[in-house]
Amino acid sequence: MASVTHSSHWGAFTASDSGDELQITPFPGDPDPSPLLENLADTLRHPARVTQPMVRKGWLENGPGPDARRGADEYIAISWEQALDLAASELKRVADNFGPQAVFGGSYGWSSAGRFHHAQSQLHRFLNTTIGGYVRSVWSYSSAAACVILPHIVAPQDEIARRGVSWREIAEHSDIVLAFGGLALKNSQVASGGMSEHTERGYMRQAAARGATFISVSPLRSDLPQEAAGEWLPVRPGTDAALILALLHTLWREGLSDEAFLARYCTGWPMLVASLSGEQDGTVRDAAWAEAICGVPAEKIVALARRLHGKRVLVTVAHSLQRAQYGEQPVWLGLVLAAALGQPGLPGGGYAYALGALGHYGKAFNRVSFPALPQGANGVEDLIPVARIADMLLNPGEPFDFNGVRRRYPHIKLAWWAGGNPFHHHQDLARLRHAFCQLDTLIVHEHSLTATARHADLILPATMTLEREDIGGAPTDRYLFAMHPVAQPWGHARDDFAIFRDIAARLGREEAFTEGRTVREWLQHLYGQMQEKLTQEGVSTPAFDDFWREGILQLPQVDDGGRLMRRFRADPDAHPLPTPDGKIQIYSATIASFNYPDCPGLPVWLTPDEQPDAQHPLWLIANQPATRLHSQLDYGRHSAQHKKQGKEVCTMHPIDAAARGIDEGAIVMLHNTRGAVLAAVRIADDIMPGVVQLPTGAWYDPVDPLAQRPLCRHGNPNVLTRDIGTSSLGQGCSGQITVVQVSLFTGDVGEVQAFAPL
Ligand code: PGD
Repeated sequence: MASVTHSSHWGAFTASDSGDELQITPFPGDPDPSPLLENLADTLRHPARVTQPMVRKGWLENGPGPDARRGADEYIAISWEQALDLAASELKRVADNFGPQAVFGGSYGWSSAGRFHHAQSQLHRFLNTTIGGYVRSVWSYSSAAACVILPHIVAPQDEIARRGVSWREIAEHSDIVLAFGGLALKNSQVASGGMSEHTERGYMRQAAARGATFISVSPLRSDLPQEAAGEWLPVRPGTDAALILALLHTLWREGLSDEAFLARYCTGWPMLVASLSGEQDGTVRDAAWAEAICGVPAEKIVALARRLHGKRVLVTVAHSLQRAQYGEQPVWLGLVLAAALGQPGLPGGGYAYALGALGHYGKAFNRVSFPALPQGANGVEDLIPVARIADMLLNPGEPFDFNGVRRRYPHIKLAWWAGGNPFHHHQDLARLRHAFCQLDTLIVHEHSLTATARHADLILPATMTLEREDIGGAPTDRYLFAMHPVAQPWGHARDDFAIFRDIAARLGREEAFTEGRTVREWLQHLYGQMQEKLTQEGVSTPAFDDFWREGILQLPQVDDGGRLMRRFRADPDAHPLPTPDGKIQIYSATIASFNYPDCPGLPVWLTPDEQPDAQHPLWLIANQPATRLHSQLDYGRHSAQHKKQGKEVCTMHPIDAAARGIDEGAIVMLHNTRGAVLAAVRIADDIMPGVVQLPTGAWYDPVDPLAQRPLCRHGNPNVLTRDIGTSSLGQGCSGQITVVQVSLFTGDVGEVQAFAPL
């Protein structure tokens, strides 16, 4: 088969299918291609692929309804005709009897890079055009807490993260990049929609060569790449807010805070000073106070504050910091620190929330973005913050607080998932399973037998991106790619679009869903919309057929870096921020008016309710993996090669390992009240003592799926993480950290079964 262009969230490439494996060549314009491309090589015909529609035996025999066997039942292979009929009639039953507000279509997940076959958008469009809507989820597992708080205190996240300070400015202007949570390349190597040029490593190298200093504040040394030639400031997990308060205290106490900036551009600094100084409640938030919380020696905190003064400083806060209880606080305090240093709006200075957390951030923008698939109108008002899915299913009708509004959880009968893996992304998986057992029906489209598919009542086999045509592109990627099919669909897999089209037909809504277009016609239509906008901007583009043949199109860009802040700094009266008084909110009257004890009107240090204790003395960091995107293609070569004895690898400090008689490579059990997880151990001093790290993404493989406290023999840390919202404000995912004990494991629980066919 000839080599064709294609794209993924982790890079563009050309590929040909030799029958045994894919030959993949990274896009030649990529200066630093991602090794994740290797994961694609031998996945097309892997036994973990879903090859035909399946129905859960208990659901088929007993009909829809709550069922505690989900996750442990048998499956029966059925024809597409039967599967489509079952899906259509069940959707009709629920919609007719309970309305679209009984259908959960949130379907969170990253799916694949092509913009037309974006599975979640296809599902939304399908539900809107067939039954008039669905209960949706808002924000993301990545950054829900930040998405909610940033508009209150400065501007929408997009302005501060995507259109904030650019990597080019850092390379040219920053003296110090103070990175809370670091700037790990494993995170910035991916961007939803695609990322053809990986430039972060080069920019860090360039900045370091010019003399810029990167300081990574994190429990893990690996959060900063070697190219940055930076410094590591170890901090206890989840305590950055205390550290930043102490930095602010030192700046204020020593007269190093930029009072002119704070007075002109900010609201509430005197109130924060009252809190820092102890005037407010008798607690002085100084370096000694913070040392006891965050573990950074007081003299180091003071020295760091002094060192920041007078420099061009960029403060960054990684997504991971806000994926924890009270995660809104470090997001807020990072901004306050940048303001106290007088930096916002200066080239290479200020605050770049989430820089390095995704390949989108710190980049130039395309003048025109490739359009999304239109999703139609959703007639249902009910929504949940995305990470409250289990709460919703377990507490129908109950009230919950979210961003100043008290809402009620809807009564959901049917959940439909396409392009996501909640048994990867959600916390406390035993609780999640219990929640899914309350449903009448769970329908899942997947190309692979993930744990989510293994809990479904109907599994509908979807094509992989490699098996269909699409267009890949992101607003921050100057190249648009024609994604040609590399192989025929495996087994009986069908595109999500085709599946929805055929179900819509059974409901008499095919035309409404497809608008009479085939896939190719949709691609031409969307391309035409982009072309039209570019023509209005005076830019001519090739005809669709030429683009399709060429496989790649370079788009014109604008350098948006720091636009909003720069204008604001230049003239805050003419260019106020989109906050109530147009200034940076060090105190937010709006947030204060919500009266949330877990997110008051001033940024604070709040002690998380979960702390290490005698039973669970270690912090666990459950962060993003380096060897795959989330859980995608976990059976792929790169991911598999980095496991040991078929298990995910967890990192431990030599002191903690020695105290437990654990040697390098041993199989250990990480456990807490929610469950247990096996992993192979790597012992290294690039992690703080008292902390273990186990990345997310190894497919959930419970030895007994029905256990109240499951044991995952593969290494999915979300068995252990806690399913609570960050606060009443953001209600974000708080899965980044939890507490565990680690013990040597010598039992026999058999081989990992996560990738076995059903
Ligand atoms: P993915 O593994 O990307 O994870 O959670 P998310 O659900 O996005 O899942 C996408 C799924 O879509 C895969 O199973 C893939 O096979 C499937 N898929 C791909 N293409 C297609 C397609 O065309 N059609 C269909 N039907 N399916 C397709 C990620 C989420 O996890 C995120 S974004 C974050 S930031 C969170 N991170 C953490 C964390 O740091 N720590 C913890 N503890 N938990 C987290 N969870 C969150």
